[in-house]
Amino acid sequence: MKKILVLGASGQIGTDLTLELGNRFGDANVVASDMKIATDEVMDRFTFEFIDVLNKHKLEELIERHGITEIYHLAALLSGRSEQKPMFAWDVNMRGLFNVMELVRDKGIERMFWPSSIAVFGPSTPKHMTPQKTIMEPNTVYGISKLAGERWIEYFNVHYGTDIRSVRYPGIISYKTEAGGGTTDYAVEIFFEAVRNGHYDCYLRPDTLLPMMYMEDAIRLTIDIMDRPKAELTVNSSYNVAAMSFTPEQLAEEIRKHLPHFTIRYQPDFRQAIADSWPASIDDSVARQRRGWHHEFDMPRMVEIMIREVAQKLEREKTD
Ligand code: VAH
Repeated sequence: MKKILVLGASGQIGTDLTLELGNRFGDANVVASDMKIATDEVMDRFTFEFIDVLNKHKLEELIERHGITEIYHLAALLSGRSEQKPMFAWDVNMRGLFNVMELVRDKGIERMFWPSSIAVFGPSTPKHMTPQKTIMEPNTVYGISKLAGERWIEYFNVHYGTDIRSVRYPGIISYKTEAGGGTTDYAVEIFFEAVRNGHYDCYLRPDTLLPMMYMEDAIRLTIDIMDRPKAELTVNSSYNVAAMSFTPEQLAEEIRKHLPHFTIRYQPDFRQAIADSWPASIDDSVARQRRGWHHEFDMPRMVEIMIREVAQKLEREKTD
């Protein structure tokens, strides 16, 4: 019987992933965990365990107590926060990953998912339609940890026979949680600010073109890659995946189709250098060929959903 552990279930991807895993496999077969409390919906529906992925002993006890067979390891510091706390980020992102991978190997966990990111690419990487295999010289703490992580999951898969699967997420856009310290999170914050205040101060330049994906696409492809027979997987590290690319200026124009009076001001900060080191668009033909991956949400559809759902969420919070 499948028993899934989600590490980082209170985060942006973790929240939506936990809910969808419960929808597909039954809430009783999913254990949510994080260092901080999750959304009401996650807390109401799932067994929740407070866990620090740096505490390997407690993690092992949790895995044994629940009879875990699969792990989605999403607990990490994102790019913006990692630049502000480099060694803490390296410790959490790497020692946390080692703790989980060693338990997957030693406890015979059937399979594990770990998110890489377009952050594995750097300023010397071809910027447009970045291929699956190419120059990878990330110059951010987060990107270095993701590149090192990719090399290590491939090492564990080859040398220890673990089944660790991964995709290189672009910026992910969703409404169930507010932004979590990433560089692409302007594309989440902007909706909450547009609905709340009709204005957003953007920390990136208007022409910063970045790869993005709506959360429903990201969750579907994540569960799909975990469901596939191992023999179908042709990449032992992490797959390029993509959906759309846009700039803050293009996003603001699309938002104005729904909120005509929305205004935006551009005040680039330290995250501009992070964004400038990343690709503008991603070639995900390897994922599309082998695993039938396709995205379903483009920018106009995403914007329409985000404005509607953020407005409803903020309205509910007013009355709570
Ligand atoms: C970040 N949202 O901005 C994450 C993501 C591609 C970026 O990994 O750090």
